[in-house]
Amino acid sequence: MDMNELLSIVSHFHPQGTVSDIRPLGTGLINDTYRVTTGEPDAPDYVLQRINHRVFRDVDGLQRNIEAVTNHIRRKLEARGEKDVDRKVLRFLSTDEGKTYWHDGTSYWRLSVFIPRTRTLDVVSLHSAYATGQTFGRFEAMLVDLPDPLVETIPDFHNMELRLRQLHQAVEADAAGRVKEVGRYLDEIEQRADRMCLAERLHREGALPKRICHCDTKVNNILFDQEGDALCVIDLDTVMPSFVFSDYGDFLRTAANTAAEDERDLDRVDFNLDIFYSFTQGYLDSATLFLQPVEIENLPYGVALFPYMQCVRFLTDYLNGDTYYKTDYPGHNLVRTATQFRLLERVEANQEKMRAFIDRYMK
Ligand code: GN1
Ligand code: MG
Repeated sequence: MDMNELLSIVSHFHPQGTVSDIRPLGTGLINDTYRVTTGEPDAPDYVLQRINHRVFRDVDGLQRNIEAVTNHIRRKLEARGEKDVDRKVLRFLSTDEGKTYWHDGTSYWRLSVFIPRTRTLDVVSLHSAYATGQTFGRFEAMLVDLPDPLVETIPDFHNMELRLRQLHQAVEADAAGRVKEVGRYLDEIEQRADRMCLAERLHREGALPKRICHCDTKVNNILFDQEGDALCVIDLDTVMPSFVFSDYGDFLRTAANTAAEDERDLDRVDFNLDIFYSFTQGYLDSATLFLQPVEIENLPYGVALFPYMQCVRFLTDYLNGDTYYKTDYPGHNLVRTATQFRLLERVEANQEKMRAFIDRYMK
């Protein structure tokens, strides 16, 4: 996209100051993100995003979710007399139509205020793991009484039964002719399929609630301050009703993995229990107030569910010929599949330790 087109998009949101630069930001696999720099010292910088509307089909509903969530959190922080509220919750700008997105005829765009002096991490310390657990627990706690109903921005996003059906369809279609390479993963996935669909079964029986969750709690979806404290939850596209395992499990999938989510050397992939302990303590410190026993009891299952689900999703995309996730090289999705599967095995080996830790905490 050339600079003039980007400038014209930004102008619909009437930002303060004069835009001096727009350049790509971050490593998200779905949307395109840019940092918009302004010249004046008193004008903020901004974050411009092109919303991937092949993935998020209801952009209007998506942005209404985000507005409801950020306004609700902002009101709560203000009512509590928190300092620096603008560093703790995102603020989106509106167009003359009163929408927080702009449709340029082809793509959908949005603009939010950039929060300065922050960073994202790909690796967390024990300290930041505790703070992050507490932050996501609080995020869920603040949204327990959200009055507005939210849409599912991706219907059945974390529904394990659906993800398995999508895998089965991909195998059936074999669009890229790759099924013959992946038999081992397909077997391992099938062996665990019943067990991994536990949440959906409990929900159907009325035994497990859905709550408003973030649903993409990768480490790099949190802004940290210079001291390493978790400041602000970002990347709110997937905030929607889900099981608490979504937030709890997906964070540990990335943060407690001792390697990157696409590490090629599987010997480097392990599950860091110390990160698990710190994060869990932070999460339970802020979430036990609203969590039900069935949710707490099944947290270790939630830790296994996410590497499993991500393994299924990466493998599905590999079989479909890489149509969903951005990839950097041929076979990238298969590497990601292998990494997630190794992580799953390491999580499985640590289930009893996790259970014992949570039991001790609850006493
Ligand atoms: C995607 O956009 P990004 O990179 O934060 C994906 C998540 C996956 C993740 C895997 C909408 O998140 O569900 O866990 O990649 N988001 C969507 O890294 O599918
Ligand atoms: Mg992201």
